[in-house]
Amino acid sequence: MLLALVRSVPASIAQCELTHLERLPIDLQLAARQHQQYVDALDALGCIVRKLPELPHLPDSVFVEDAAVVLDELAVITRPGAESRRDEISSVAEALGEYRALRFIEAPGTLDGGDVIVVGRRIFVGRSTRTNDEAIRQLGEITSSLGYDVQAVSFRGCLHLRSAATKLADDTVLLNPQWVSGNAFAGMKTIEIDAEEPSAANALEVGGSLLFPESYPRTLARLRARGYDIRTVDASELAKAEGALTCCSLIVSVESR
Ligand code: CIR
Repeated sequence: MLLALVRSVPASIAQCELTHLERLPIDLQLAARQHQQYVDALDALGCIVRKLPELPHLPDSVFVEDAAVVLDELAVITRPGAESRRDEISSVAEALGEYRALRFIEAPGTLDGGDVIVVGRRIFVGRSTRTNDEAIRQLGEITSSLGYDVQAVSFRGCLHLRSAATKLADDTVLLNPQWVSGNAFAGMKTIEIDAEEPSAANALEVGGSLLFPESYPRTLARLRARGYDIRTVDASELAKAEGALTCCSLIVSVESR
């Protein structure tokens, strides 16, 4: 069974961190409606959705992906690269502690979950403005005895590695080749996004199906032509906060405890 941890859009979302985007007005009610559609889609894909406590004063708290890296054996609670986001982690740790043993990234390490792609026993970690080499080293130390291989990945043009690439299946990643080289994922098949849709590389894989933003029809058609089972949602309002689909949930397999 899959559990999806989510958190509501906070009233303070307009004060969110922004790195690559110009600040645009965010319609809080529209963002909340779109978030509810996202939750409904997760439910339709068979997830049990669990809502974390609301954190109205933490502007980026809807982006729960950044607070943890969930593996079958344990969960690593991150130390987010943006100081404004550090108070988001305690409630995520509390919830995940019911399902997994917890380990923690310690200072001076900083890590955002959005920089981490787990494929089988391989963990790809983007070096970014949020994730440093010390945290990548700590993640390796925590996971190597479990048989995981942590590989640092360089990328550019976007905030997190998962904006440049995401896992579609255990042997396949979707990527924007302008932002990350396919060589980083040696041994795996790669599918490139349509060049006119640079932000289209963030798909959320849930139980063999994909959740994908309706705003990238060209890449969507490309994925459908490859036979993927895809459900679309409109995530345009949270995209103004530099958040994509994977950012808004932590998917936890609860049989594997
Ligand atoms: C931030 O800058 O931290 C947020 N405004 C967006 C975080 C998006 N999370 C993600 O890509 N994993």
